[in-house]
Amino acid sequence: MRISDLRLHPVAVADAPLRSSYGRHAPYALRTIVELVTDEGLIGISETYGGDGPLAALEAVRSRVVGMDPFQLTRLWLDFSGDAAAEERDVAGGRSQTYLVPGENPLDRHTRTYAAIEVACLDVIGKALGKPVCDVVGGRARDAVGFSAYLFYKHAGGGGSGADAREDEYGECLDPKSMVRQAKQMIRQYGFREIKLKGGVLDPDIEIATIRALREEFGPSFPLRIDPNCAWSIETSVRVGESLREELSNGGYLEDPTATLESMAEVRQRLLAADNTTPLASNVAVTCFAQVPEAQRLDAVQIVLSDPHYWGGIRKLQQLAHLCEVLGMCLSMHSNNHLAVSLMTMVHAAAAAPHLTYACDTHYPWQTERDEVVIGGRVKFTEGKVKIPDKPGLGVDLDYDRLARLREIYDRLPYRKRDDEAEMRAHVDPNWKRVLPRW
Ligand code: GKR
Ligand code: MG
Repeated sequence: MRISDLRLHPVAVADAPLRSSYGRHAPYALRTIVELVTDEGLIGISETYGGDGPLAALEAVRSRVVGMDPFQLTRLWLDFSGDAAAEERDVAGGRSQTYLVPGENPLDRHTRTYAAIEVACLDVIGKALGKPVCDVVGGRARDAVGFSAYLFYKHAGGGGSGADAREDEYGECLDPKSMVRQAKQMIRQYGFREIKLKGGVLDPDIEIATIRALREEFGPSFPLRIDPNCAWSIETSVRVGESLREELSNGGYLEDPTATLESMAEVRQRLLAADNTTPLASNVAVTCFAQVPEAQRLDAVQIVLSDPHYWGGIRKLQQLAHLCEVLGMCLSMHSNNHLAVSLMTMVHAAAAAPHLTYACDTHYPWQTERDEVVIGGRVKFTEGKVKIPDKPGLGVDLDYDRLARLREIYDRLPYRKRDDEAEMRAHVDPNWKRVLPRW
């Protein structure tokens, strides 16, 4: 079997004005849907980051992908990692990822491009063999994958703009009380059993109060995690870690409280010195394999946030899971805004990675039926979990009418890159800049 065509579909997906230390989400998030057509008539799909950069990176490999045998993924990896060597020499110090939204790190560009092709190839292979993707890569550790309720402080608005604006399902949420309301609503709808709060937005004392309010509402059987995306100094990270010692224990964690591996290590040492064993998780200080041993040596990160989109696809995620197991580290999963094709990629990856024991992150509740691209619309969650479908491949197929609608919106948009700082300046504070640490 050979790949005879690579089709790239840039799309724009309505997104609510969610806040993080990066700034504010724009009315539309950008994604790219990838199709690999084979000479046997099978089509494999994947979903990846959106906008000009990821699209250009995929265009650049077109001639290497068209003509390849979709089963020959090792050869493709070798081919793409040749590009990485050249890129790594260009990035001073190799630590610039601390200041980037995951998915934009130049060090990881080849792994993101490879992942988009790998997942579409696995979808083809699954369809050719009549097997779900997780069974193609060695079989599953679980039949359903659990996700966490991913809560965000947000302004009023449900995403989209003008006549295309979406209903504001969750309302404005800028204090502990409205966050509890958001959590109850999301948990009622999806059945999640773990909670993640995106922090780094309000004064840390308000975020501490938010976590406490969530604990009070849901009790200790709902593990809690908070992720300020590096907005805090070492001092503040230790203070918050100490204040939330009880709330973040029992399966919870403190995610990227501060920037750089060295600072994370210091936070860890100071917490341990106070007999506080709250684990630190990261999707900012550790975004590629080369950084994992250092993170472990420094004891800076105890939970690595995997994500098939930037760690190099589903098979690399399995390797990451094994590496973490060997190094005595734990594994969870990171997300960015995404649609059903990405969701199913995350589900198959998590199912095939036995060491991944935490509920995965997902932005899926922030997108709506109107913005879905697969036949049948939104993927269903039962008790916070997504079941592996019985269908071959990823188990979802593109709805070309839906895809065309999201493409039209993309074509009308004035931007081609996520810029949360610009959104903050346009809507909240004309002088806003991302400052690390802010507190
Ligand atoms: O969507 O604003 C957001 C998140 O902050 C996202 O950009 C992060 O990549 O979810 C992510 C995280 O866990 O850091
Ligand atoms: Mg994070």
